[in-house]
Amino acid sequence: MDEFNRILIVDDERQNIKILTEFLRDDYKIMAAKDGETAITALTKSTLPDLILLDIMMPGINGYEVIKQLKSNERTREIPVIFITALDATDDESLGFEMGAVDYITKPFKPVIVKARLKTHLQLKQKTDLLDRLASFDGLTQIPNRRNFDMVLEKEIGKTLRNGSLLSLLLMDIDHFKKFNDNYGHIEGDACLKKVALALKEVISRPGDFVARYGGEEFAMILPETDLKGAIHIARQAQQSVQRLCIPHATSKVSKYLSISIGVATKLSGKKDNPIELTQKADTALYQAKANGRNCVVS
Ligand code: GH3
Ligand code: MG
Ligand code: MG
Ligand code: MG
Repeated sequence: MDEFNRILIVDDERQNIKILTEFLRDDYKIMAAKDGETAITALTKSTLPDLILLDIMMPGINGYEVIKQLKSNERTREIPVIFITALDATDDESLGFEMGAVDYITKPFKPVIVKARLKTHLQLKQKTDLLDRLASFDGLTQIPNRRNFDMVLEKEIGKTLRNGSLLSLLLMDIDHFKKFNDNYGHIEGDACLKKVALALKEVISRPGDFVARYGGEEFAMILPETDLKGAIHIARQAQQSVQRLCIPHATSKVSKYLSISIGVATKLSGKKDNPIELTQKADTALYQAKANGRNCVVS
């Protein structure tokens, strides 16, 4: 367990904060808030807590209101909340869990038990985070994986259907990568995939832009609200960015350095292309880029 995990204690009784802080401060970094408003304000700061111990009865915004606000905000939704309260009725406890708390401790509390439960929930959260990461990111390049790409493309296409906006998709494939592996070995090949992923990541700058490892030596880029002209511009930048890595590829027939071919497809507003159709269009363009001699962009 990371000894620097941050715990936010929210309680209107100074004494409770004091006791809990004394018990936890050797193992955790403690943040404290004396009421709901202060807690909400603390949660707008850049450093978020890893877990929140939340009192229910407080002047102003009560604990139920605080958790409601936390759960409705994407930034704070996943922070585990443990209620710690004098309300010991079954209905209150049940409501606490319904609202998304991971645990419910009644006062008077036993600090040792609070500490033990807190540790359990932090460990669980760490494992969940790890699972989320493994399920959505590629282990080699550390960029989003195919599963993540499929979900984002579906979501972005949904947006274009709702608000009539544009969307472009780039499919990119390393040229003669089999020859690269044959010549330099798989370890070098893997290192090369990492560098290409990084180079592609550096090309995108807008908040909604998204790059993923689509398959073995294939990458994909989703560019929301980008027309064909804009997408071709980004594709050229991606192509140049990979060339500028200057990774020698002596057996490539295209260039003395590693290169990529790119297929571009744009979903026009009003058109009902689904993810599969759009991907097929980009794939056809990519196939054409390969046929045209590689190290190029085709739309
Ligand atoms: P083209 O220019 O037509 O795309 O030729 P290519 O050789 O790149 O295409 P092909 O599909 O024949 O080969 C892809 C190669 O990518 C073969 C495979 O060994 C390699 N590859 C796929 N995933 C990985 C990986 O994770 N690591 C390494 N080192 N190589 C990989
Ligand atoms: Mg209270
Ligand atoms: Mg390929
Ligand atoms: Mg290839």
